[in-house]
Amino acid sequence: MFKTVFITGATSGIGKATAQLFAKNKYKIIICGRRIERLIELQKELSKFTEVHYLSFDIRNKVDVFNAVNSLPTNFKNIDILINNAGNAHGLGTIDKGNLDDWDAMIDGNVKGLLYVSRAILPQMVERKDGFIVNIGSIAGKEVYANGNVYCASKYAVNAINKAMRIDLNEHNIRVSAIHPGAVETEFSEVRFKGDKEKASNVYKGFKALEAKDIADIIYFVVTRPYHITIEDLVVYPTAQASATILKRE
Ligand code: NDP
Ligand code: 8X3
Repeated sequence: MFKTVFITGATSGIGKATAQLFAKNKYKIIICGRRIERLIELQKELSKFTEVHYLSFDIRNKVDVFNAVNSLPTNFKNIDILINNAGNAHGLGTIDKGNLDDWDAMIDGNVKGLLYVSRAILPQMVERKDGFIVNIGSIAGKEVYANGNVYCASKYAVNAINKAMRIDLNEHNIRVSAIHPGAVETEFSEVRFKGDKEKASNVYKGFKALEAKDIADIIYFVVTRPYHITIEDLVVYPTAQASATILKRE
């Protein structure tokens, strides 16, 4: 029987590439995001390979999260792998001038949203004594950089939640891994800079950034290790990047 993967943030970037890779490898896929037209398009694309179900909800809304998970049809109800990927940075600036709506978006999405989705899905994994959770953190959860303040705080929280899951779920045979990417060229910077495409593309100028599919390959590698192996924590940089602030550009 093919395993079922639940991927948050599948309308773009890392989540979309991950859905494409798992679908090609015949996993059943549940793709999530707010942009329904993109979900429909991706469902159409991936249905050539496997069974695909989409759920459109905002991870910041706990009622919507639980309603979405509870609405799954019988053949998608048993989730084997949860990929907690949805998230974004909103703004980049000093903490004294921070925009409170941006702070809410990051804490509510990157932290509380990840918790809500996990809380909605974990009980069935605990009951079956089987499951795999992959949390997408960031190098921003390993190192605080200037102007990154609240985004970094949200990803430090993901790092802590990942460790907490490893501890609390250990007795239930549930595997938990975190992947912490450096610069990946996706829509991430466009969201951070509120649609300013020029500012966003400058982030990736002069070096070879990671591509979404590079992280998808790593997620796939992590979840396909034999049962006795768990890669708890993986930091992945583009070769040109040595830390959040050290980047060799041509
Ligand atoms: P994208 O902006 O390309 O994708 C973000 C995804 O998250 C979209 O599918 C978006 O879907 C979804 N999402 C965001 N907010 C919400 C929300 N409130 N409710 C539901 N879905 C939401 O960025 P990436 O692919 O790069 O980002 C994926 C993850 O990787 C994030 O957690 C990010 O922090 C992390 N990351 C990214 C790095 C990078 O350099 N790109 C580096 C390190 C980590 P929709 O808008 O349709 O709801
Ligand atoms: C995204 C990478 O360096 O912009 O999490 O925080 S960074």
